This record gives sequence, structure tokens and C-alpha cells, in this order.
Amino acid sequence: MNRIYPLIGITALSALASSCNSNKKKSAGRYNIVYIMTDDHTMQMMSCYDNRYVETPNIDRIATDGIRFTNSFVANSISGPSRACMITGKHSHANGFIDNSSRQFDGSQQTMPKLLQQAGYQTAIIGKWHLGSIPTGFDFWEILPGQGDYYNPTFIRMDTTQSTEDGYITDIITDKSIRWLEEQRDPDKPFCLFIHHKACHRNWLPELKYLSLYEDKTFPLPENFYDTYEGRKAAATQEMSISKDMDIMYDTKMYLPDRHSRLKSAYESFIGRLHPEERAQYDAFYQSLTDTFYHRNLQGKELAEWKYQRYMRDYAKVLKSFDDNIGRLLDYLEEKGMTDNTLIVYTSDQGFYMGEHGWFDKRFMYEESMRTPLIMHLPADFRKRGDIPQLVQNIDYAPTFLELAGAPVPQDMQGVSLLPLLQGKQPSKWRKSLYYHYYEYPAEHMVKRHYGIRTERYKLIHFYDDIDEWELYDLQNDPHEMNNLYGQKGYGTLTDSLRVELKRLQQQYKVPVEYMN
Ligand code: SGN
Ligand code: CA
Repeated sequence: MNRIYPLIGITALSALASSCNSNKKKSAGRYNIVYIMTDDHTMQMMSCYDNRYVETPNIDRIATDGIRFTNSFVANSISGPSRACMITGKHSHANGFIDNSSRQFDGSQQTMPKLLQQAGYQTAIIGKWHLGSIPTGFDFWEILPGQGDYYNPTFIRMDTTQSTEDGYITDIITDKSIRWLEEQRDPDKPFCLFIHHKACHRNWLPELKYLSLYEDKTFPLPENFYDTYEGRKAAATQEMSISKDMDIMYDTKMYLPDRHSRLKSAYESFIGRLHPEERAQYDAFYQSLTDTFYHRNLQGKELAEWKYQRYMRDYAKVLKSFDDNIGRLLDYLEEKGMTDNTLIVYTSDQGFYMGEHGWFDKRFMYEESMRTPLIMHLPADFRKRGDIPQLVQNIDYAPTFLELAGAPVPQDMQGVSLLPLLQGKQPSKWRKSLYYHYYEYPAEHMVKRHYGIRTERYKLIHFYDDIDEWELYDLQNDPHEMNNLYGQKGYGTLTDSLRVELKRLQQQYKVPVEYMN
């Protein structure tokens, strides 16, 4: 177990909790939790973290009046595993859901939503679930099948029937969440609502009203867009390059019925969900772009940069709908006077590459995808505001929510409660390193299996399985991780000490040896 401050705040909160248990009618005084998670939304595309690309005024409202974690990471940068880490408070090997493809999440195991229920909380999840099995530990759920669809999406209800609804996914998930808050929950109980969006997952299909947005904007190319992956063998063999691997129809939407592309039929099925009048509006927007594109017959760097612009624009459009909907949700919570006793959390299931290293997608332990945004609006009696620089990870959310709820944190949870940080404390023994482990290989995008350690300044990564390569980065001097220092003169002692710390973490978290080579 790695709870450094298991008891801080517990006494007061459990007193509060037991007084509430004795009077189930009163939820006042017990904190609610609204946990909002997007899919593949990265810090580069949030103006409260980075103002190079887009404005996200509504998302920023959470941080402006709240807190912003500046060193927030995931344990395994891929959807299902990240979600499993979040609800169990454990690394992937310990919760058993190591990759998106191999198995279903074992819903009979201990999870944070179940423990919240035991503490008298009402729990609900709406949106992307992506763990294969039927959700357990929720009083209410309505989830997307697999990745879900942007247009006129289908939902799976608790009775396991499916219904297809008219509209755009982000609006519908928000509508359902507000409906649950307004009409379906028991107002006499504290609650934890998980709102899991599909936005901004590939293939970035915009809400029709925003098709033209950002079309006159040219996004600056990241400085390592033309990375040649020198000294980084695993990076050189991936299949997530904007120039090589982005599909011209599926990803950039240059669709012609009589041309071929690898993902053409998947694209046809997605836009085939639009009603005829919607499809006409969609096609009308893309008509001239498509004509011009095929006419220009771009090649090489020109084509790569054109694809990058299309990618950035579509991603930004999808994000705009999400930002609107966050505004709508925050307005609702404010209007109902709920913000004073509610912890509002905003995060993503992982970060994403917006052209850095020439990539889209995630998976690698490099900064853009190991990081994930984490901002919170705190209940009124929490005084902390501004930045929190400590190293935190998505396995920490479960112990945090449990401690906030006044519930005991089980010994076998591997995360650390963030509550002391939210209370403005400066713990002297906060963790100095993070463990990361990615398993999904061979698979889409062909990112090799790897594990590693990140400290405040350094990162040591071991790519294993059908490769045996180490990488070492000094993040202070090389924030874009272009210069692999492993094996270079003068770095032996540093490497040895990082290896020792890596071993220590693997022992602490009980990582099975078969997962290390
Ligand atoms: C899909 C995407 C991939 C993406 C995975 C995992 N391909 O398979 O690009 O890496 O999801 O994403 S697509 O052709 O279906 O769009 S995750 O966030 O759900 O883990
Ligand atoms: Ca994701």
C-alpha cells in the first residue's frame, strides 16, 4: 500500500459521515462528486494549460476558481486500462485489465464506486465505459457500446436493451447527466456521478453546427513534427504517424465513393448514421475541400502538413462542443447551488499527441501521452486555489474520493489520496517517482510494450517483449524527449540510481516478473 497520509482528514469526515448515516434524510454536509472525463483530451488543447492552439473558456472555469495539477499522469496510457486504474486505485497488473483487447474487466473485484455505495453514496455513470463487462457498483448506468458513435449514437441501458438517440454524442451525454441530477437521483443521498465523454476520440467527427469552425486558422507545427527517431528504436517502428498512418478518408474526411482507402468502410458506417438532411449538410461542407484536395495532389511535407491542419481543426471542433457542454453543466450546478458541497473533477483517460514527434494517438510513456489534464473545483470549505505541482497519477482518484466521502481506504489500493493537497497541505513525504506500464502490443499503432519510471526531472523507460531497449531523458534539458541519454558517457550513476528506484516501485506494486520481459 502506498497511502502516505491515510488518516489526515478522516476523523472529521467520518464523524460527519456517521452523523449522516444516523439520519439518511440529510445529505447536507456530505460532499458530492462530479467526475468528468473525456477521451484523448490532452493538455496542449486546454487554454488553462496551454494557449498556443485553442480557447476552452468553460473548461477553464473549473481551474480558474479551483485548482490545476501541473504534474498529473496516467499509469497506462490507453482507454480501458486507464479507466480500470481509475476505478480500482490499482495499477493494470493488479486490477487485471492490462490492455483494450485482451479481456473483460472483472467486475466482481473491489472498486471505488462499490465502496462509495457502501458508504451511503449514490453512484452513476453515463457515457463511455469501455471495460467490456457490465458495470458493477453503480446505482444507475447508461453506457456506450465500445467506443460509441458521434452521430445519432446508441446507448446500452441497465436492462441491457439498446436505444439509438437523435443528436450529437456530447450534447446527449450532458443531457442525460443533467437529467440524472435533476430527476433520477435520490436528493437525500450524497452522490458520485461519472460523466464519461466520447469526445475527443478519433476520428474527430464534429457537431454539424461547428463544421466550418477553425477553417481559417493555421495551427503552428510542433517543433519536433519531423522527428527522425534517432536513438529511439521503439519510436521509429510505431504506426501512429500523421503523414504515414492517418487515413485520408477516415481521418481527414476526403471521401470519394469511387476511390479506395484502408478505413473507407468504417468511415462510411460512421457518416451513414446521419439522417439524410444531416448528411446533405455534412457532404456540402466537405465537397469543395475534397475537390480541391484531390486536384492539388499534394505530396511529401506539403501533404503531411495539410493532414496536420485537418487533424487539428477537426479535433478543435469536437472540443468546442465539449467546452459548450461543460459550460452548460457548470451553469446547472451553480444554478442549483450545488457547487458549495461538490467536488468537480475534470480529466481525460490520457493525453494525446497533437503532431509532436509527427504523431497522433497515445500509448507511449513520453510526456504528451503519459500526462493527463487534471483540474478541480473544490467544495467551499476547501481553501486551496491555484497550482499543485506534486506528482499525481490516476490511481490516486479512488483513495481521494473515498477519503472525501469519509470511507476507509482499503490497504491494497496502490494510489495515494490527494486530499491533503486539496486541503492546501505541503506533505513532506510525497512520492518522488511514478511507475508506468503499457502492454498493448502487437496491436493497432504498434507501440512496443514498455515500463518505466518518471521522477521530477528524469525518465527511464525499458521497451521489452520483442525488443530490449532502454531510454533515458533529462526532462529539464530535453522536455521534448529527443535525446536518449541511455548508455551515453557520464550517465551511468544516474541510470543505476533510477534502475534501483524502478525495481523498488515494481516490488512495492508487486509487478509479476512475466510482465517485465
Ligand atoms: C481505436 C482507434 C485507435 C485508438 C484505439 C484506442 N482506431 O481502435 O486509433 O488508438 O481506439 O483508443 S479507430 O480506427 O477505431 O478510430 S482508446 O482511447 O479507446 O484507448
Ligand atoms: Ca482514450
